Amino acid sequence: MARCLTIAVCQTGPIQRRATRAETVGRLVHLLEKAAAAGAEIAVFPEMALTTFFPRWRIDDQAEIDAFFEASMPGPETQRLYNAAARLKVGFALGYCELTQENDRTRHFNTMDLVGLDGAFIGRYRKMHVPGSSEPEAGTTTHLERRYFEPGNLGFPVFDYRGVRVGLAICNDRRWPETYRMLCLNGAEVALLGYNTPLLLDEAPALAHLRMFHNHLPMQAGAYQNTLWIGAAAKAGLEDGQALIGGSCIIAPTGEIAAQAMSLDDEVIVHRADLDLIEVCRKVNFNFALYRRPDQYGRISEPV
Ligand code: CDV
Repeated sequence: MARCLTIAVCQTGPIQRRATRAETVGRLVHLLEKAAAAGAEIAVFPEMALTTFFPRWRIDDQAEIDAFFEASMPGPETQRLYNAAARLKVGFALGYCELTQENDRTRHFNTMDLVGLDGAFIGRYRKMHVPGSSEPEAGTTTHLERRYFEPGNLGFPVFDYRGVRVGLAICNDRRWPETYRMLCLNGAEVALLGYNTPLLLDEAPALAHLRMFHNHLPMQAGAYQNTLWIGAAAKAGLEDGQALIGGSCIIAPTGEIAAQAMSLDDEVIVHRADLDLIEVCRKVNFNFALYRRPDQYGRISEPV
């Protein structure tokens, strides 16, 4: 019998700043219920799925900034989602802003947690590639993630999810080949990721027509070259005046898009991922043990 995992990608429409956590968590629970009704065994929500994408603004007041963060997970307002996972027997990956005390100091990370089908915490990933700047820069779209977040310090961990090896990634990570290669080398079969990607960038108007192509291109290549299933969830639509792309998708280890969202709103897409396809793709092209030569990659060739 084929080894399968039915993956749901829970895209959200915009989450406006005025939305309360209770309203937003209610939307996520509704999406998880839809995913469960469609037979999903695991679901992925976007990056920063509990709040608006606030790094589009320069904010100075630390209390105002920290209001976008979760000091405990689950907390009083998010517990409902964890209860829903246990009730529906569908685990999830959830992107959120993490406020924590580590090494005697307060730290802020752009984080994604993996939660099991019993509603219990499985593992955590902290965004490695934190894009943008810490101050607004003339001529560029304001994107101040580096003002608010430290780069992740947990590597690219891979977790056991009911016998399937699952890794996590967040938004800009998906553009970097290292993300997929590290997840693959760590044994991942499935990568779940969430993103918030503005439709327009002031610094690159000439690339505007390529936004969706450049969304899917690295994920399809990453899936193919690393024999992964990928579930990628966008926060989409017009959020606090900024248009975010959609294009949430499920990608096979062949590089093919198996399912894709059609809206810029709350939407669930589901695909039954055949995990045996990973081995087929490895045999055809990517037998790492046989063909990879990491010991030679660092060599500088002699001129001939
Ligand atoms: N949230 C993100 O990481 N966004 C980045 C860009 C647009 C800064 C992305 O790669 O989509």
